[in-house]
This record gives sequence, C-alpha cells and structure tokens, in this order.
Amino acid sequence: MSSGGLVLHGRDWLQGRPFLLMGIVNVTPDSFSDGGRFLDPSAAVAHGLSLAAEGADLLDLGAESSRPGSDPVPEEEELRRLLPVVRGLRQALPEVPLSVDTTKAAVAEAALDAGADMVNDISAGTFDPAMIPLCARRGVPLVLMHMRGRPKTMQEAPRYTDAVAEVREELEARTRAAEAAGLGPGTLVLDPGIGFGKRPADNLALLRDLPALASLGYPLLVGASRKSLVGALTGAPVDGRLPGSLAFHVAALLGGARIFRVHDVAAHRQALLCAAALLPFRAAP
Ligand code: HH2
Repeated sequence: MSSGGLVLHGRDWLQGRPFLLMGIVNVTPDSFSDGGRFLDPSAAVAHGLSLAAEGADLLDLGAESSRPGSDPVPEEEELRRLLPVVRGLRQALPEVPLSVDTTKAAVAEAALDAGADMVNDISAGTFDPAMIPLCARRGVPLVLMHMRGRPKTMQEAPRYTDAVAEVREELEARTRAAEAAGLGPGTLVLDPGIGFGKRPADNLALLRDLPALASLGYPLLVGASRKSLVGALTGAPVDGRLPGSLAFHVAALLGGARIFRVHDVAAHRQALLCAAALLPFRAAP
C-alpha cells in the first residue's frame, strides 16, 4: 500500500526492507525522556554511535524539544547545539543517513550544509514557509508530521470529530503543497504525529487505522517511543515505557508503517524483525 520509498545517498533505503529504525539523538536540556543527557556534543555523538551500533538505519538529530508545554528555542541556540553533532556524526558515520528534526528552514539548511541528509519537520512545513522549498531545491527527503497547534499549547484542548479522517485530510493538504514544490516519491514521508495535539483516544484511533494514512501513497513514519500514551494506558513512568512502545510499533508495522523513530534501537530491532517475519509479500531484511 505504501509506496514512494526513501531515497538517500542515491538509493531507496526501503527497497527490500520491511522497516527502518530511526534512532533519536536529542541535543536538548529538556526533552521529555532524555533531556540533558546528550546536551554536550561529544555525549550526543557517542550516543549516535551507540544507536548505530545497535542497528539504527538512520539517526534523527534534534536540538529543540517539542514536548507538550515546551517553549521554542531561538535559531542561534538551536544551531549552536546541533551543528557540532551533525559534523561529528557525519565524520564518524559517513554511511548512516542523518535526519535533522527542526521546524526552521535556516537550521535545516545549515545542517544540510554540515552533512545532514534529510529533514524531519513536526510542523509539516507550516511553521516556516521556506522549509518545503528548501527541501525541494536541495532534493532531500522531508518528513511531514501532523500536529494541531504548537507544542506550547497543543495538549490544552485537542478536539477532533473523526481524528483519522481529519489527520488524513490535513496530511493530504501538506502532501499536495510539497508535491507542488517538487517533492514526491522518494522524498516524502508522512507521520500521524502521535501525541501532537491529540487525546489518547485520537492517538489510538490513528494507530488502529494506519492503512487509511498509508493509502496517501507515501511511507509512514510512526513515533510512539516512551510517549505519554503508553503512560496513560499503563501508568508506567517515562523510563519504564519500552514494552508499550514495542507493542505500538509492532502493531504499527502490521498496519503499514515503515519507519520507526525510537530511543531503544536494539529492542525495537528484535521485536520488529520478528513481527516483520509475519508480513506477507515483504522481503526479509
Ligand atoms: N516525536 C518527537 C519529536 N519529533 N518527529 C516525528 N516525525 N515524529 C514524532 O513522533 C516525533 C518527532 C517527540 O519525541 P522526543 O524527541 O523524544 O522528545 P522531545 O520532543 O521532548 O525532544
């Protein structure tokens, strides 16, 4: 159902693989699960290296937390945190694609200049109108993630009549905008945005009905890793949410998701390799 691939370094990384693992490197003082642990550039680079050693196919580098209630980070500060880590990981891991998790086109452009390969924009290009044209001009893949509102206030009163239909419609509109700018198969990935301006029931509806989003024709990325949805259902604290994260990601794989943004790479690799063996018509990795 999903098509389009993910072309990086001249080849489609989804070709012949049931899934890709995107390891999370948060260079932030305040991320919800690992804030402050990797703020030092050498700690962040070391963390990226260990995620790659665990089997991460790509790394997602972010220097601005988007947890509910978080404040935006000024561009200069985001660049100051991010660029040494992009440069360090580019040098240490020339083969591993690096994604930059930012909503600012200037930050994305500087990261691409420093060696990043793709952009992950939680605002789907809505916060900065220069983001989609930048990715089109540079010919780099862009993740369009769905969010209602902004991180600071998005969880205050999220409201949907039909979350799946509304998220699909809003992602489709962003997809059309990206296509109009020249992005398309190989350079677009869609993401329902688990926890971004959504109630637990909305997140569950989206995870349950991923085929409705996969039918938009682009690979789906899902990120439920350690998120509050797992806490809401189980009461588990942030550092005890790996089992619930695995469960959601296995279900998402079976529902058609292809890329998983995760903190715990080795555990996801094992769980998803086993789940992927149950999928029909997909080549073993
Ligand atoms: N979730 C987070 C950040 N970026 N990008 C995509 N495409 N999809 C997601 O679900 C997603 C994302 C939030 O997680 P994390 O980076 O761990 O925390 P924080 O935003 O607090 O840094």
